[in-house]
Amino acid sequence: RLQIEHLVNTARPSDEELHPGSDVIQGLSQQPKTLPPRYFYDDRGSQLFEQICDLPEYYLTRTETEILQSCASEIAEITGTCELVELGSGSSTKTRLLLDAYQTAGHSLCYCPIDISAGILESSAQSLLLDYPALQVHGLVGTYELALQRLAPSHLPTRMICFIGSTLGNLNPQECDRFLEQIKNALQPGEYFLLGIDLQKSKAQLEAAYNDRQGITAAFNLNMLRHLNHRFEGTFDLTQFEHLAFYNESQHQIEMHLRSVQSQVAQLKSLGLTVEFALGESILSEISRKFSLTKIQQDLESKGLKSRQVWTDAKQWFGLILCQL
Ligand code: AVI
Repeated sequence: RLQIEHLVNTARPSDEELHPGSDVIQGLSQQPKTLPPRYFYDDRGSQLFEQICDLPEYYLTRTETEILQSCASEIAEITGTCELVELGSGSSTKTRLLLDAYQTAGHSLCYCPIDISAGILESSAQSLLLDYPALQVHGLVGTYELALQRLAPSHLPTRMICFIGSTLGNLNPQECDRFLEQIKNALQPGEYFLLGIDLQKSKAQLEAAYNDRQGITAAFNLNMLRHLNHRFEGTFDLTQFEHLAFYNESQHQIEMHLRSVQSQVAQLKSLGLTVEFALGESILSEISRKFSLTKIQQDLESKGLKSRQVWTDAKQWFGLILCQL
């Protein structure tokens, strides 16, 4: 009942596959300096992210779970029997709510988790198989882009691609546009896309969520430098950088930075890179965009993804949109 495929792009390897770390060199060589958020997620970073999801200030996971709890059966009713494809499946915790709804409605269960980390994909698939005796799992290890190109035709009547957790917010507008185009290309007419997004709200609420009192988000941010040290023989001194997160109201996005607390030089030896930092200079490590439901629905519609149903919580802090191509 379990099949896991490791995807490799042999036909057209990306720049990153040909030259690992080229994205780090590029980001740290530009002004202002940036780093790709994917370097958050080594084993420790993934654990810290799981802890973030349980923080009292980080309302996102709780709120989305609450919405899913109340709308999962409606989703199953709208789509009928369908293959669930999940991008960035991670621990697949929220997916269980959907699987429960399909199971209760008597539908066949077929789940295709997609994740860049083989370890987490395999362990969560194993635990799902124990809890859902009729479940078939076909996992894909690789990037979203490659996985979306390689989705095998579903043997069930329809398919729903799920992208929950507001991970769309970590893409800039151009990346977001490209991503939605890839979603459209991966779906057949009539198939579904379920999107979870964090909505615009007060600066105070947002900033609290990314500056938690226990300092877990700060540890998550700083862990990126630890990860780079490990991966590229780096010399970043973690005590000489601090976590900074604020809401940029005009761009409707949280910006996370790693700010240098002194003027210093760091090296990534295996990349042959030396980086100079002025006192107070920062690296942009992540953006987390906050959406307006109407605007994102227009963006989806422009790709032919029509909203079938929208759910939010009582405070309208988080939204779940079910679209159909
Ligand atoms: C994964 N992503 C949706 C999280 C977010 O809220 O943008 C990542 C995160 N960064 C800091 N806290 C959580």
